[in-house]
Amino acid sequence: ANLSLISKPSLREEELPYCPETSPFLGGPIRVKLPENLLLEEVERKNPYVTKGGRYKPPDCESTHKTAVIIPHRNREQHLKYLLYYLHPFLQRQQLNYGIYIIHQAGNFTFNRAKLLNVGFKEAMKDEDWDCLFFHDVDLIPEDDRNIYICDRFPKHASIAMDKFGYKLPYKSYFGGVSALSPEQYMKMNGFPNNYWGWGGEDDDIGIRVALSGMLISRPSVQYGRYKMIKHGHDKGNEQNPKRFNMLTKTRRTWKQDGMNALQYILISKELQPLYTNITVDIGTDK
Ligand code: UDH
Repeated sequence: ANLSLISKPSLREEELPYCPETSPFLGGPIRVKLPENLLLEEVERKNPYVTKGGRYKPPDCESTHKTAVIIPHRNREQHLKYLLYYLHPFLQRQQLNYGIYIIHQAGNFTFNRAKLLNVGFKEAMKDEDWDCLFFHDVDLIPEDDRNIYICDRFPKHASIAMDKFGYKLPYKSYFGGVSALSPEQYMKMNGFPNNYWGWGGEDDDIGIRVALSGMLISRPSVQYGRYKMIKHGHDKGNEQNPKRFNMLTKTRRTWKQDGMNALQYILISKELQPLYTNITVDIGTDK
């Protein structure tokens, strides 16, 4: 008999101990630099434990958290590369069981961030029973790994201290950039609005929906919730939405009709890339 097969004391997955409450790998502040000529292959090389579709589990303990990161995307390949370069090691240091999803809007119609996030929620939950979803702009790099990517008792606004706003909230109810909700919290507020086409307003609408559905906003400390925004100009196809101010006066009357319960889209493809799952979707256009 092949004794080596019998005597090897390999731990089966269900025998792994739980990860400690605080990961021993956290390093605190991160000095974010954007290396020139960075290749996605290099990011792959640096993250050998990431599996197809951008998934990861700590190799020697069972994580108590399952987090999906949902990134709305179109035509920002450069930003995506930098975000993946920082985010994969960041999440691994936090000992999370995680997956990264890129929700790619197909075609050239006006961009719709919030609707893409609804699609991301729906598609990610088909894969796995995630207990937390991080909705993450592609151009925001977290600057402290003690900003743990797990959910709280209330919907969390994580990017509270962005460099472009002088490392403080631009206004008290700001909910843009990076936020985190459990599936229960997400469904309680009927997800995000589907009708904000173009730039602006959808993040404020989301903040209002949190309150209207009877929840508060949770935030990390200003020390941990720091982000660097990769500088960029205006995107073609994401012009300011002139209707946003008017729409925001009506959220109270619209949130129960417009959200996850009204979400319609055509899934074009779902590809398991080495560093992320790419969902390409036709979300239509403004009527
Ligand atoms: N996004 C894309 N592609 C687009 C538009 C938006 O991927 O064409 C995504 C991306 O994840 C981005 C997020 O949607 O991070 C939010 O859009 P945004 O970055 O345009 O919003 P932000 O408020 O930028 O960060 C405002 C325009 C800044 C121009 C300033 C010129 N100095």
